Amino acid sequence: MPSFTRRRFVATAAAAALAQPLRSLAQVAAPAAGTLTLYPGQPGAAIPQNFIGLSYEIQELADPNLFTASNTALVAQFKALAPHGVLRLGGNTSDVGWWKATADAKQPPLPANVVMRTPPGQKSPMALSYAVTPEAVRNLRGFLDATGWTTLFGVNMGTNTPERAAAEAEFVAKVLGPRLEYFQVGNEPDLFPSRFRDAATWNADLYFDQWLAVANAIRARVPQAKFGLPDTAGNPQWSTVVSERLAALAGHDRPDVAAITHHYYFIGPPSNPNATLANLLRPDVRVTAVAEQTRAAAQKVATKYRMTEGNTCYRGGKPGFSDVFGAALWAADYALTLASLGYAGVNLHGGGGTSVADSLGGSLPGESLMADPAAPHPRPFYTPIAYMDGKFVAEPVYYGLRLAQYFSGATLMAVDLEAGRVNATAYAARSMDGKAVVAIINKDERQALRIATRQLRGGTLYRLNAPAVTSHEAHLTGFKGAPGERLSGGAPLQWEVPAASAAILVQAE
Ligand code: BDP
Repeated sequence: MPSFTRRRFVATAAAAALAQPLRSLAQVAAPAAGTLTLYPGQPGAAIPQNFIGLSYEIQELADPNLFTASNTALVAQFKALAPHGVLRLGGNTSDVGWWKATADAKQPPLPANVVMRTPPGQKSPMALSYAVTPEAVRNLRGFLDATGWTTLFGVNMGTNTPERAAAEAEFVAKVLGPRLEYFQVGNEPDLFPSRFRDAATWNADLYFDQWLAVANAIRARVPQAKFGLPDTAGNPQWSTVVSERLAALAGHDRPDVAAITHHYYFIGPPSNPNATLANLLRPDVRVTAVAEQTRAAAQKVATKYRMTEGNTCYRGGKPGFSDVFGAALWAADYALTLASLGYAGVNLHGGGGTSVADSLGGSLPGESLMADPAAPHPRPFYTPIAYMDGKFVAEPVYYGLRLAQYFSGATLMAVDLEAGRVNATAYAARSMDGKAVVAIINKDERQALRIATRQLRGGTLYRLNAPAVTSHEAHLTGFKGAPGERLSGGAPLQWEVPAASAAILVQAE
């Protein structure tokens, strides 16, 4: 890892803005001056071309007609988000699925190490089990070929045996070929005591023992298999334990680990009174703290680290919070924050309402917070791509990720933004074709920013905006619609970033 300090790669203007109250649009103030300084001589991390990703419940494979090349509407949404993204298939449902290798195969009995529990108010995990078939895996290959994406494939660890896991993995590796990045064995094992393991004995070491048994069974059949782990709900201590255990395995005894992985939800559940847009748009110190421990774990075994499942609000998201424009600004800022912290990628969770409800024991609790639960709404609320009225619809969060996609393949550049008390962040990078790319995310709901920089002479400006942070819409110029604005001349070059909006400047030739 380079020796530069991280904060130069995300310039946060607003240490003092944290406690400012929200004001109405009528009180939006005149633009504040923001001075942007780029440090082209201080390059940072290279952001992988497959940085942007989505996460779906792997239970979606129970319907082989979702991830299939002939689902052209969904293929188009994936391609428009990123030409080379990563589809992560996992979630709580990955630990109750079973591999149905042949049409007449029967669901196997539970293995001996399972201590089955049903969280209060939920359906039993086994009532929600489902089969993954060869047809679904073949169709998935077609979908990945059609989109240009690859996948992280979730293998059941909660209610599975190493032998059955290996039989499935062998088929998956053969069919997906180069479209398979790595296997994720077990979803959020740190939470297993609530459903599959005895809380009195379960810990990171016992998890690793059981994980290794599965990984080794897979390697016996798929010698080139790669893995991402521990895919925890967020407890970074597990990554530390896992990296120490891996480091103690010599040579061929150590499975090929492609990434240390974890999840991140800003808040939850939907009933949490702190799940407000004002809180969502403030910096979250937990992101940096978890990143530091995760990076240290990854470095110990010379691998990457990825945030493989996350979003605004766990347990399916919250109406008026997860499905509005404020969540788009959050998604853009969060994805670029992870890039600035050296992550290999980000996968925001979503998909279909049935599979996410099943991942939560049968319902989406956010629906009980709606004045009219029958009104059309994205299910789950946080999904980047919703299925509504027979169409796959890009939600606000999708547009936030799409803005961050401008940085995929680019190399970060140190940056400073002086903007007083305005709650804004700035990121800069050099794209593969040598152009500077700058993102300003103005998360301040009342203060517009007038950015000035002496280091750029001109460029194209793309804007992410909506009528209000509470709007159920998002607009991104340069994307399927209005072209970007040409900026030129000025020394300094100046552009305005209105309150609660974001802008990307791509340097001219
Ligand atoms: C995560 C689970 C996922 C859920 C999500 C949620 O991995 O299956 O859908 O939380 O609570 O913990 O929304």
